[in-house]
Order: sequence, then C-alpha cells, then structure tokens
Amino acid sequence: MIDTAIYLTLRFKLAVISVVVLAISACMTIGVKTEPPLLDLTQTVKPNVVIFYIDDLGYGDLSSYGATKVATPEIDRLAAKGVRFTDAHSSAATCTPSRYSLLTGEHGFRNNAKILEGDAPALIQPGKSTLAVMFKKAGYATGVVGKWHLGLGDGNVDWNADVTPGPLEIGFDYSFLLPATGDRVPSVYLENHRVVNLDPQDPITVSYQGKVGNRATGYENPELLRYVADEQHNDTIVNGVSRIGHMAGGESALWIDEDFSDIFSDKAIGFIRNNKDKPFFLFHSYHDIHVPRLPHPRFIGTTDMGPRGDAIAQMDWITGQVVKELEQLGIANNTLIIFTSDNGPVLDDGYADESVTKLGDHKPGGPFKGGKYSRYEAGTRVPTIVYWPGKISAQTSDALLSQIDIYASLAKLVGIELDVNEAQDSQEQLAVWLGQSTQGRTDLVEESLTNGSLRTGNWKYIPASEQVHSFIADNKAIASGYMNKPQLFDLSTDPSENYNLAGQHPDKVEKMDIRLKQIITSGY
Ligand code: NG6
Ligand code: CA
Repeated sequence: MIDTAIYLTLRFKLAVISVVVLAISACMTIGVKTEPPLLDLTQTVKPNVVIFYIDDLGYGDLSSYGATKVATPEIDRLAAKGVRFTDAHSSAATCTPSRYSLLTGEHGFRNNAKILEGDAPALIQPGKSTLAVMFKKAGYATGVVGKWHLGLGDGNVDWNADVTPGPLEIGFDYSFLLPATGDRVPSVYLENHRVVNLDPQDPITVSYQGKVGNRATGYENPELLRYVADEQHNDTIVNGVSRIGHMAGGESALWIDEDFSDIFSDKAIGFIRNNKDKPFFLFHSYHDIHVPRLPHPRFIGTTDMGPRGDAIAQMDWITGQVVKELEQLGIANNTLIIFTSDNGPVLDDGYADESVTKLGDHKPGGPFKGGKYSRYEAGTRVPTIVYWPGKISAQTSDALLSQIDIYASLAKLVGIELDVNEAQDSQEQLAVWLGQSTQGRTDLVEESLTNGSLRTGNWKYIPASEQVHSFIADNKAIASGYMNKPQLFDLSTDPSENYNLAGQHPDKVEKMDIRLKQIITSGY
C-alpha cells in the first residue's frame, strides 16, 4: 500500500514536471516565433535606403559607443535594435576620399582624391558608375542633402549660373547642398543647379587666390570674429566667422550656420515625403560635427563640452527627426538605415571653440589612438549602425568592414549586377551589413592623409612614410602615425596601437608590405 502511495505521488510529481517542461518549451517555441524574421538574402528586395553620413564623428562620441558626457538617445535607439559595428571603417581619415569611396566603391587614391577647396571641379565625372546610378538602375528615386565636398563644375565654376556637373549628373534626382565644407566659401546653399536666394544684381565671386570684393576678413578685422581662427581659416567673414577662401557678393544667399540642422532636416524630410510611394535612396550628409561648430541656440548648453558636445546633441536630434518621419509615414519597416561618419574625430580644427578646454574626460576616439587625418585606428574606425526594423536582429558585430563595401552590398540587395570594372574595391558583404554573418573582410586598406595602412585580420601595418606630417600632431594634438619606420600592431591584444611589433615580426612586415602594394596597384 505504502509503495503504491509513493509510486502514485512520484507519478503525479513527474506529470507536473512534464507539464511544466512542456509549457516552458511551448513558450520558448512561441518566443522563437516572435523573433523578427531574417531576410532571405537570395531574394531581391527594394527597401528605401537612407545613409546618415556624419562629419568628423569619432568612435567614442555616442553614448551607444561609450560616451558619458553627451547623450545620443535617438541614435542609441537605432543601435539597440540594429547591428552596432565595432570594426567598421570609413575608407579614409579625411572627408573627400571617404565620400568618393562611398559613392564609387573605389579607393580615393585611385583618382587622387584629396581634401578639396570650395571651387574645385567635380571629382566624380559624369559617366562614372556611382551608388546613385546603381540605385537608379534598380528603379529608385535618389537624393542628396547636406555637405558635398566632392567638387562641382568644370574647374571654372560660375556660381551665378547653372553649376554643373554636380550630383544631378552622376545619378541623383535631387540635391540640396552645402557645396564644400562649412569652413569654406562659397557660404551659400545650392539646390539642384542653382544657388538658393541669389539676387542676380549681387553676383557671387569666389577666390582661393586672394581677396575679392570688400567683405571683411579675419586677417584684417579680427575684432569682428565670434571665434578666433588659425591663419588657414582667416579669410572672408560670413555670419561672424572667418572661412577658408574669399567670397564677394551673394549677400541675400549667405547661410546662417545655426540654421543648418533645421534646413537640412526639412530638406531630407521633404525628399522622403515626395518619394514615399516608390523606393528611394537618400544620402543625408551632415555638416555636424565639423567646424565651425555653431549649433542652433536651442542646443547650446545641452552638454558641458561646449559647441562640439552641443553639435553632437544637435546631430542626434536631426537623426531622430528623420527616423520619426519614416515612422509617421508608415515606411520605417521598409527602410534600411545606415548611420556612420566620414572620418574620425578632431577637436581644434582651426577655430578656438572650447572643444579642447571643455573636453574633460570625454574620449572622442574611444579606446583607439589618433583621429581625423591620422594613420592610427581612430582615423577611420567610426561608429556604424545598421537599422531595419523587423528585418535584422539586434546585435553587436566585430566584423571588419568598410563603407567602400556599401556599393556592392546594396547592389546585391536590390538585384543589380555590377560590371567588371564597376566599384572595383567594393566587396559584397550584404550578409555582414544585415547581421547574418560576422565574417567580414580578410583585409582592408585604411587611407590616411596621403598613404595607406593595411589591416589583415587583427594585424595592422603602417608603412614608413617619407613625409612625416608632424603638423597634425603639432597643431591638432592628434597622434598622426606618420613615422619614418614601419609599425606593426596586434589589435587583438593592443587595440590602442601602443606596442610596435615590427622589430619582432620582420616576416609579417614584409608580407603585409607586399600585400599592401599589390592592393594599391591591382586591387584586392
Ligand atoms: C583642412 C582644414 C580643416 C578642414 C579639413 C576638411 C586647414 C588647415 N584645415 O584643410 O579645417 O576643413 O580640411 O575636413 O585648412 S574634412 O572633414 O572635410 O576632410
Ligand atoms: Ca570629415
């Protein structure tokens, strides 16, 4: 009897346990079912694509990448639900070559892409394959809003007539531009081919050779300046700030830096609204957080880091505006967002804007050494987030990746086959961008101010340079990485590139040197 009672109790307990186990596994199954469905990459899909291209934003400048002195909630929201990359790179440590690579899928050095002046001719000539042309082939509407800095016109540009060639001649249907940089003249907006609000009675003249017209300059009237500037940024004064280059005329067309954030987000949102019923590609290229940093008054004091910190807060706000618009239009789930920066961080880049004095313990480059212009990791390793609600699962990816790969990867997504010579340095890494693989690249050339360095896995090789570019270190307090001897780092144990192992591994140095030269002369 007693045995039977124990037996029955045991059976009862077992039955309860099985029910619980079944219930748990049922919940788990349901749980798996509620995970967002991963995209089937063998199928062509044509989501909207928005690239948020921030200027000079460093690896450590977002709260989702470790910053504590500035909050970036809008971007953090994308990072929390998307793929947050830790080893993704701009193609170069300066702007023009990075933008060139993003739009052509080719390294900047193949076309001698250097930082351009504001009157430089179009670097990407009509007829060249571009990301925008690729999207057009796939039936997209294409637009670019914000900083261009890839040259405009044919070398003798007349700002009072149609400015061409420009983005409209290389695949964009719409453009609203800050022609070069915020610190360079002409200090006007260009919408499609025309300067906005230009009075024909007051034509614009631009010169990078010497003074034109009688507008005040920083070198003649420093008392008129809102920021003390170095001698490169000391020419024509517009909106109380001296710029690089001289400009006469165009008074009614002059920009007010404080309005950039509102004007660019309005134009980006306008483009999205106009094209919400067809697939669109928007290249949203920010002025923030480049110099001169003059955020709108409502952002002033939002951080205790001065204008550079406040510009980060403003940049976060702009991003949120655009994302919210996509949500309100009901197209967010059909929009792939890539958020990244054109090069690493810089503090004083010509103007005394408190970026150095109010930095505190903020680390613009995160754990990495160097910054803008530099050959060390912070030159090109930038925050990179991919967001596509419902199509990718939240994760952090340590894959080695480059913006140069966006071209071939998105071509795969939208079903466009590339010609043999098209986007020659761009590798198809779609699965990595969308968080379905962490394989990434096996090697990558990181372009700095003049030369390239090589990443092979976690090894980083910086060849000896003839020109040592000490001005970066001297003027910008950035470790330039230019040395007259080779450098080799093992980033797996030394992410901050402090221990040069070149002497210990001469074979590796030789091998990587050969590989780097091979990529430079004949591609990957
Ligand atoms: C440099 C400018 C710098 C910045 C940079 C371009 C000097 C000394 N410095 O030549 O202030 O404008 O060009 O920045 O003139 S970038 O992010 O567009 O590459
Ligand atoms: Ca830049």
